[in-house]
Amino acid sequence: ALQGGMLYPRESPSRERKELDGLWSFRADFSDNRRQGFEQQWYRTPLREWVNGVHVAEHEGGHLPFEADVSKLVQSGPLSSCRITIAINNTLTPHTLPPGTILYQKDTSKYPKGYFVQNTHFDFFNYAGLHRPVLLYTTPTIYIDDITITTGMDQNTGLVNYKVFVQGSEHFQLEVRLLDEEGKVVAQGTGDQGQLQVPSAYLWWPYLMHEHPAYLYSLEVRLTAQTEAGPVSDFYALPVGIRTVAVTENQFLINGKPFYFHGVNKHEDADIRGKGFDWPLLVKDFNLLRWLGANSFRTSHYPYAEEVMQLCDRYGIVVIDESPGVGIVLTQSYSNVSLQHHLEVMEELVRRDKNHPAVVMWSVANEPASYLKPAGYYFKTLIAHTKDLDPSRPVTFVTNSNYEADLGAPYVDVICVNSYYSWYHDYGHMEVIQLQLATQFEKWYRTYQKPIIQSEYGAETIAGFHQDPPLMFSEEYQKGLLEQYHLVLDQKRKEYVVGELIWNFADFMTDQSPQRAMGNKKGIFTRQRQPKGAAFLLRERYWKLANETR
Ligand code: BDP
Repeated sequence: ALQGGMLYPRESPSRERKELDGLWSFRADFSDNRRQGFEQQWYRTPLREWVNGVHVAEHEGGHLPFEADVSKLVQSGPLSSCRITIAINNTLTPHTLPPGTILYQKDTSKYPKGYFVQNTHFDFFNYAGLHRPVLLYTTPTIYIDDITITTGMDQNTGLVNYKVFVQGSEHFQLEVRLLDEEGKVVAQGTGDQGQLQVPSAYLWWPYLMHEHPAYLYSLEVRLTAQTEAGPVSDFYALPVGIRTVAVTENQFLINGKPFYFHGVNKHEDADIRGKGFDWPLLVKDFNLLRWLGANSFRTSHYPYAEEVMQLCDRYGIVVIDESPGVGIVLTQSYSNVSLQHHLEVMEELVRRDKNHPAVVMWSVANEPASYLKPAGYYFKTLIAHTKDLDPSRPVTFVTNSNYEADLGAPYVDVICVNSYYSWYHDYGHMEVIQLQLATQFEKWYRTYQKPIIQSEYGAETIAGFHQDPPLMFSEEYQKGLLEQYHLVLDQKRKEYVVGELIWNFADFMTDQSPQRAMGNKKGIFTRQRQPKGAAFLLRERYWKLANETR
């Protein structure tokens, strides 16, 4: 199990936070074994981290935060300075998440000696580098290390269950207060765990579903302790949304009301910045989500920056929170070593995102080869572990396997299926979509009696290409294909289909291949976030759906 918590570093009366963003001086290590930087000790001159030349932390996986206590290595004072060096390696092996393989080309008549390339089994560009903020923060010597919140409702009374974990001492006092948006204290408690009761609570509703969506309380935790050196106090404030999530045989319920996901799949991707975190881009995307009437998205195919989750809480955008388990297609990637790592990654993901009201479901993987023999045990274990970590949310993975062959499906709460009718099959034949899609839904439902989400569908579309009759890659084809899907979705959402997420929100970069014209172009927006025709079609549909299900 993981050591300690991972509360988002926030400034408070007892804590200081410094952003170490800006331009880092960096150097790419192109040596074959990617070891030159280590051998030549590059960290002496100016995802391992050194502080003043001392190795302080190591972490596997590129999408979840990690931290190290550097207090013994840095000196405070007006003349002190400190150098932080980070080594980042984006090489993927069958046991990393996502997995990948290094392909050595031995035929010297075709390739130079020692030639190799990185192969991946997913469809987005494997950018290298530092994509997220680096933060330096302080805590008192005795400090609030983690908080876990679960919420519920009893008639009109909101219930907030809290658990606080403290580091540094066993002797301390805790006071907990819940404040509403006006700053009024609505409930309080003491001790490291308990239940706060909020009479006539405002619920956290997804936006479009309620006039006052995304209501956030603030949970203020105050620690005091006596030490030989004198009194110590710590203060941390956590945004809290009171809401419930439940799944029935054919419904997804938020606060007891049927919720229909009408949203998108995204990527952390933009030109110039690649996967680099960028506030203006994020705000633009959220404005577009609102323009579209999208009430949800899936973090395909890896956990997004924590700041994205915070914005979802505030905007009332519902999230299916996906792990970096994308492209698990090799038998080796089902080994015990891989499973062990995947279990740890789920621990890290749940630890980071457990308190976000916007997150309503965990997705442990995307399109794994779930028909392979070891997949049954793998997904059974992985899903059970995730439910142990967080009994309050449903768990799924996104499948493109056949309903009969899928060995992981028995363990999920919601069936999430991707399909690309009349795109990767029956090219150009949109007339077969209705039959194929309806049959697929019926078969999945008959087999499992679980709610279904169409978690991906779409068509490659080059903005500005127009053809009538519609041809593949034209804007008309994308619209036509979506319309065929919608006809079936409109029938089945009356029964057990609980959501539709378009592939994709925006065009994004991929590896090069003859199927990709400078990246994946299935966006309804271009990579620069300009709308294609399909964006207007979806906008009309999503607002209509919103009005129907309000
Ligand atoms: C699905 C994948 C997604 C791809 C998409 C596509 O889940 O990552 O980008 O297909 O082919 O298989 O466009």
